[in-house]
Amino acid sequence: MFKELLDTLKSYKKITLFRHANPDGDAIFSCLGFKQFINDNFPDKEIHICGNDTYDINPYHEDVEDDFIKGSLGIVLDTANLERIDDGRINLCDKTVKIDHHPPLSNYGDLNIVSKESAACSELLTEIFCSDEFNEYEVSLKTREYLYCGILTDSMSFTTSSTTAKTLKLAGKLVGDDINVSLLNDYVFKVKLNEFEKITKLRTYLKVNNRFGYLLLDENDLKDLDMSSSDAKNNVAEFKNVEEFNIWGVIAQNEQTHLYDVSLRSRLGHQVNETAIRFGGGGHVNASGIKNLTYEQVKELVLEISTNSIK
Ligand SMILES: [Mn+2]
Repeated sequence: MFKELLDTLKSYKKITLFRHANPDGDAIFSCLGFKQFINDNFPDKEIHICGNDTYDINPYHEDVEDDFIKGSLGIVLDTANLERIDDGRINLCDKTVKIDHHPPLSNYGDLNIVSKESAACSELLTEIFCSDEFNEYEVSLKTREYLYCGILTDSMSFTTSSTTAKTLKLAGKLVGDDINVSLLNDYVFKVKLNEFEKITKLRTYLKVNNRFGYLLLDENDLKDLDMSSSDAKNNVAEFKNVEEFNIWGVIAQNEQTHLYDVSLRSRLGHQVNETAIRFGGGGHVNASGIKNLTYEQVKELVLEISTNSIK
């Protein structure tokens, strides 16, 4: 099943990795894990990671020249559609491989390896690197640590509805007998005190409508909180343990577009992706996003989600 990927990897000297804009841990650690795997096993190949947006926990960044990307094999991780890639130079690549776990908005790769059942792109990479096709290669401690961190981020420490027995089995292979899961969990999820205080304040903006708990933040609110709209959305998990909520979300006015971006989550048995798609967004059944809504559309969305939250 993964032989075509292996043959493709073997046939290129240069590999360029891409991931989505505003990257999360899964996007970043998938890239770092992939790069490490190639460096460990194919020392004659050169591999670089593209992307301008940084990620707090691991602000890894490379300046990659156009000349390098030209004629290289482009591998795009954790990204459902071309427009979301954090570097337009994907079109300089000779060939493109998409490896992702989002419901596919488009199969833009020359080769597409998409598994909606995987809790994280890092889980899918683990499956690939541990497959029979790849069994002659080493999955080093460093690679395993990166991929484990990627899975931790997207599965929220193995608690999301996307977490399966397979997720745990593959994570177990990564852990082996030399990874301390507690240390890696701290590395991914610990927050600074000033961040904690911001989140405490953020929680006070909570609104509740039926079984929908949400934040609706305009630019002034965000200034008051000293947060960007994407920072605010990244804290959507703050509400996941509230028993009364079937659906929860963060709606925040983007400082560049002045329109509203939305991050939605739901409990098992309550879908958010169909509504998200209707409003021009997308994502998973229990985790979706929407961009560029007017305030009128936001009101409509809140009404629809509130109704869905008691269905
Ligand atoms: Mn992901």
